[in-house]
Amino acid sequence: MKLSSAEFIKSAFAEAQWPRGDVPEVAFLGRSNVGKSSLINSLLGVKGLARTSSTPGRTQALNFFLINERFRFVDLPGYGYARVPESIRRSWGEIVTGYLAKRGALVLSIHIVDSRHAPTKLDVQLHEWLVAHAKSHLIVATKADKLSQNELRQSLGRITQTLWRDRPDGRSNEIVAYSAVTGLGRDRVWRAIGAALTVSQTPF
Ligand SMILES: Nc1nc2c(ncn2[C@@H]2O[C@H](COP(=O)(O)OP(=O)(O)OP(=O)(O)O)[C@@H](O)[C@H]2O)c(=O)[nH]1
Ligand SMILES: [Mg+2]
Repeated sequence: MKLSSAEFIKSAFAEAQWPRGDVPEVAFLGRSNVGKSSLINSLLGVKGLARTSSTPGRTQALNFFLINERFRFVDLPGYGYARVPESIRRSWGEIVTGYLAKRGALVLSIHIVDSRHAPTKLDVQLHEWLVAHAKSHLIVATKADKLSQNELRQSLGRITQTLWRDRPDGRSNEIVAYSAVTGLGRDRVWRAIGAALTVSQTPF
């Protein structure tokens, strides 16, 4: 896909602030500090458009970006940061699943996991939620630059086993290894986004 423009639209703290209009959206989900904002910046080739942080767990806002004046990226709050009070953690779950469940314009959810670790309990919960609600989604295992080829292969196998523990039928090719540092996986993620946008435009 040819990228002609990318701009930050707004941070929304409540549903009433979600942007209006029939514009398809791609959501970026994952635990706090996993690399959601870095993935967005690296896909767009713009440093600092989505804010990255070394202090995880701060934002509860949904951040909307308009791409090519045609579709949106939505950077969702990260989950699972241990030092956050239970009440806030609960409201995060509601914010995220509220958005996923209600947003008619959502065409693809990109679930980002850490390529170095087995998915957490919350990762598994989110994955099961996406599957149960028949949401079109893509798993991206990021920070792949921190592993050797061999370690990466093993780790992707572990991630597959954990996420698809009920269906050990070799679906590892559905996980995209990614690095915001080297650009590994960038083309595959763009292809998935392009396909989701195309499907969304099919007339009924
Ligand atoms: N080596 C390496 N570091 C990465 C990669 N992606 C993200 N990081 C680093 O991981 C840290 C967290 O990245 P963010 O993009 O801010 O993560 P996030 O998921 O948006 O975090 P929150 O918004 O706080 O939930 C930063 O220090 C990034 O530089 C990657 O592919 N490789
Ligand atoms: Mg972020």
